[in-house]
Amino acid sequence: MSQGAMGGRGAFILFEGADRCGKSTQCKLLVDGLNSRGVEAELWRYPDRTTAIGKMIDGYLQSQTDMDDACVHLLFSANRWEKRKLMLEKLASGVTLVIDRYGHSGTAFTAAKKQPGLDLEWCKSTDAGLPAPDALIYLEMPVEETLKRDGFGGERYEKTEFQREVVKNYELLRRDAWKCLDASRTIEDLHADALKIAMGAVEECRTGKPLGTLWED
Ligand code: Z5A
Ligand code: MG
Repeated sequence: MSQGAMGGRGAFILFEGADRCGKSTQCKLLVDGLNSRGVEAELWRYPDRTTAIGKMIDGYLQSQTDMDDACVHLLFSANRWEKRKLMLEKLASGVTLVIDRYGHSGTAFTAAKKQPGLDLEWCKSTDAGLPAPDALIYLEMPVEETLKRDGFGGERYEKTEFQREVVKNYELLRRDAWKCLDASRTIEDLHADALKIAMGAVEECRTGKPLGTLWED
């Protein structure tokens, strides 16, 4: 029987953190770990490059197109809004969503551009009212360390100085409720902690925890 059929909603588990800290690795492991424990879970990621808006974002990230900084920020945000209805339906039906990046990336990255008018508060405002995560797992790692990892590549934002600004912005967004894990630990150790955090959130949501909205924490 699905969780929805048992009357509980699914949990929204979010992974955030600097580039190459291991978000995608942990998201995949967590979805498998949850599913193997009988918790119906799906992996989502932002940007979702499969939609029409996502394709515009993809072209921008690969430097195939250029765009005004406010405009591309709004597209990243719209890419989340366009999936809100489905997100709410999935959670209500008992499916747990493990999501790789969200509005926190949106704000941390755009504000790192330091453009007039595009400060942290403006960046946050376009996502205000979207569903908030039930658990935000922040993978913490100095930029110098993430640079040593495979895969740091040629996309638009993959520049050392820019990444430092992004990490500073994550620090400004950080809340006590975030579950901060040292991302330099082994993949297996991190997975064990993430699974514990996620199972706790799944149980809370199953037993009635209401879904919050950004940025009300
Ligand atoms: N962006 C934005 O501007 N606005 C928005 O609203 C949103 C995003 C949502 C999308 O990148 C870009 O869009 C991103 C933010 C911006 N810009 N940049 N730069 P993406 O999400 O598609 O990026 P990615 O290519 O998936 O990279 P990533 O997410 O930064 O990496 P990761 O997922 O954190 O890491 P990983 O792929 O899991 O691991 C990286 C490598 O490290 C890999 O070789 C692993 O095997 C290794 N790894 C992982 N964990 C470990 C541990 N624990 N030990 C050792 N090695 C490890
Ligand atoms: Mg990733």
